[in-house]
Amino acid sequence: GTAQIGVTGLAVMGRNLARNFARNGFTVAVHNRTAAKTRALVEEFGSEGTFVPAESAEEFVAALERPRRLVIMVKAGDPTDAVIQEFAPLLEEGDVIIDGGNAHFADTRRREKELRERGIHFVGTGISGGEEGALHGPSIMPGGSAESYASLGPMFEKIAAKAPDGTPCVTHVGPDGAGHFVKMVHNGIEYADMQLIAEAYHLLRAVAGYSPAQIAETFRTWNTGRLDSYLIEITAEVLAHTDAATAKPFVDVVADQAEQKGTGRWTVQIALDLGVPVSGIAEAVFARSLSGHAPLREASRSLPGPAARPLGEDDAGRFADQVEQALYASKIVSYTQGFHQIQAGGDAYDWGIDLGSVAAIWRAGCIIRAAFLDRIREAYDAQHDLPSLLSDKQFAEEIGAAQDDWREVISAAARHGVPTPGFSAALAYYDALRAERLPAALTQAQRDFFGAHTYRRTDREGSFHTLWGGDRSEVRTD
Ligand code: NBP
Repeated sequence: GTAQIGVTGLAVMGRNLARNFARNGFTVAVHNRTAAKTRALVEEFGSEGTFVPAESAEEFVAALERPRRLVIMVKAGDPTDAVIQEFAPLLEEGDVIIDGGNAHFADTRRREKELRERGIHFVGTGISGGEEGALHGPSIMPGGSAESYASLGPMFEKIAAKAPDGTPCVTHVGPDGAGHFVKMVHNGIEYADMQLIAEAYHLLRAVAGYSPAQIAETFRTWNTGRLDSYLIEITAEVLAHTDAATAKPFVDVVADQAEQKGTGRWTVQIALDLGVPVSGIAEAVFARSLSGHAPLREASRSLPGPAARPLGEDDAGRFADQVEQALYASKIVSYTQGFHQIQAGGDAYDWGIDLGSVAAIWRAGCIIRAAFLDRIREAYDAQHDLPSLLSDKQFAEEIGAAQDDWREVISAAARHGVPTPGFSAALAYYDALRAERLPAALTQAQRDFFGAHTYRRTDREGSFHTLWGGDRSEVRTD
């Protein structure tokens, strides 16, 4: 075979990824279960580079130079297993299967192990940036063996997005499921970012009394500062858009029920298993599900709310500035929590993930791309074992400078009856981490009372139980 890479699964993502490889000078074998898609790709885009269309699995495998590198871009879950089962018997030792779909990292770990036993490298790879990213340069998060990365890295570097400093947005994240794990947390952070932006919008509308067009203008201004990011940019575009049919602001004609495909939920499920508090991501997932409970919302519509009226024009501008502070502070917390989860996953599975390089490859190509990520990279580069982003001096200073406004915004939200689960969860996390003493002491005492679960003391080593049902004397239990 002559093709340096093959792509099977030619829906939007696979097709654009194949074109990206071809446009960068690689010979690309292309294959799809339904052969019409393969033919359509070559007919429409054949002039962009060298494609080798294959109708059958055998033909596809034969088209690849050895060791073979084939990318699977099909629907995550059972279809991915079906495609692996179809191709694995046709491959030889040293060949590399890359799964670029949104697989659950536990599936990736299972697949990697099975294929490793057959001498085949399996590279579960997170790919972010949607269809545009796949075509023009995604952020690529490959897992798998170091050996497979040695052969794939240079190809990925060519097709990946480039950060503002020119660095390709790809790195070998770590063994087996590390890449898909990091992609999962990326999506969780994306949920949190979107929720925080939604809350800022809601506050500007309901408390400041701004119109969608004014809010678009506000976001545009924010986008020139420290909040500079893809999501803020597209938010301004969406808010400035007018619906053609009704001449109303577009945001007012969209049904207010947010859907989800599941990667945010996975992030929270895994965080619960790892015991990592990702409250901001969890609130974002819950906010989407709450929005979807139409009958429940309908039944609750007559519940009483506060009488507060929107601010006057004089106060609105100052409030908008405070919302910027609250959004920025909450965003720092979201990323702190997301990176904590990556650190915990990396420790639990022995992946040796370098947090600074994760931040670095999210600087371009992906949905959460932002100037902010360069700051995170700097923080981890300055101190590799930074216990938390909040321990970085600069982030700590910034959040400290924002905290008064942050608190005022959340107070105003409560007074005006605007739900801000993301802002509030972030502030609660911040205050809990800061606290000298937490009421967890009381929780432990209660647990000892009803379940003899024991407690540790602040003044002595050991574990203890108080005889609550007896004379309330204390016994040592270890
Ligand atoms: P889809 O997720 O819609 O999958 C469609 C592709 O899967 C088609 O090529 C289809 O072949 C193939 N397929 C299915 Br379904 N079942 C199959 C089977 N049993 N055997 C062989 N092929 C099968 O495509 P997509 O939206 O391009 O996404 C591809 C992957 O990339 C997914 O895992 C997705 O989660 C991930 N992803 C998507 C985005 C995005 O923005 N869309 C971003 C990042 C990652 P057919 O043509 O014969 O039906």
